[in-house]
Amino acid sequence: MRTRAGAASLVIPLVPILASVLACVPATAGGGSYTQLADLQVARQETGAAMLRGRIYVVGGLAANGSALRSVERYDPDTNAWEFVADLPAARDHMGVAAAADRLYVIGGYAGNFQAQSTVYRYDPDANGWTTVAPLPQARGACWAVAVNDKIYVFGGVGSTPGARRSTFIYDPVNDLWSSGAQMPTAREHLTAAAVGTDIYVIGGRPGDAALVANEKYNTLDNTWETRAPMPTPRSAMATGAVGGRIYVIGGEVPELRDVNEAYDPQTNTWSTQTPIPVARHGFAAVSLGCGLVLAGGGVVQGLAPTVRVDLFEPRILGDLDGDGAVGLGDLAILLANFGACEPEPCNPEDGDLDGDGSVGLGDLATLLAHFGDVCA
Ligand SMILES: [Ca+2]
Ligand SMILES: [Ca+2]
Repeated sequence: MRTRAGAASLVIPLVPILASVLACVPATAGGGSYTQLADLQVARQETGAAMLRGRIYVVGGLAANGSALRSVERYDPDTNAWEFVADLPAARDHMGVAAAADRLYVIGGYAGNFQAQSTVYRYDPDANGWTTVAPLPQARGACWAVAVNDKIYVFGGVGSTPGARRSTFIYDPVNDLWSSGAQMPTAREHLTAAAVGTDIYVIGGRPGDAALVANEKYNTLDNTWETRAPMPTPRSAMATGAVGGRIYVIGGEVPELRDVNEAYDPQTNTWSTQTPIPVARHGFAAVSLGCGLVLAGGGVVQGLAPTVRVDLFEPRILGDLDGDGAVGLGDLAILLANFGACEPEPCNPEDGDLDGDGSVGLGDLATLLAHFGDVCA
């Protein structure tokens, strides 16, 4: 780890060299980019997805006719192709999906009837088959599941009676055992969550008709909750995932369909605006893949309108000003060219204003140098 003082002294001799580099710095677009991937074979929304053994599984969901799906599709990033694997034992939508201890789990959800279920199905990729394991302590639909250190955490959702819940259920796959964790501060369903390290950030959702900006951190080590900076745009049924220590919250609905993409940085407890998703949607899932997030399916209008569309969102790495996927000399050149001033003013993140205070200064330089050489970090 370089110090600020050491970094600054290292940079000063480079300035004349970098000045000549500036002429060929490429134009940059802010906030990350999207690439469309191969379509799903079945249009689905209110689905769930997770990564297992380097493949992405997209599970169940609602079909265009409003019925729940049993089919499960698996994506191979090397071939950009989807294939069907064994069907779920029963059709499910609005469920939690997570992978832990080398197995995929499909938790609760609805069965096409908006009745919350307590079933938990486990997928074994060697056998290409599903088994039923210990049920949730209570039925849940429109909940969200996240795995950390081979345990699965299931937050909120709707139960067998009306009303959003504050529950945290914890699954131990090795012992096939459920337990309850500390309750969320805010009851909600159609919520999303993602983990950074051993902390899970539970974001958005709705307790009824109005979407929330709630951002609450669950510490899996000490079973405590902490309220964090609220999301700028209230939303529910978003796709949420983490890349490089930041959480990206994409799309969603209520009171309107959203294309917004907002990133949360747990280290600074701040939000930033990212490039909107090309096709606004809700009820879809984000799965981390390398330096990006795979965004599969979803409803393209509020209510029922599932799509086969799949996008890869590749966020800009902190300090990667020129967007080439790494933090290097070209980025340092941009920052130094804007040091102390930008044209036009004020400076933006792509100019090197990494802390968002409107100018490019020593703090930004220190941040860039601290991330020098990073890929996806
Ligand atoms: Ca770069
Ligand atoms: Ca700054």
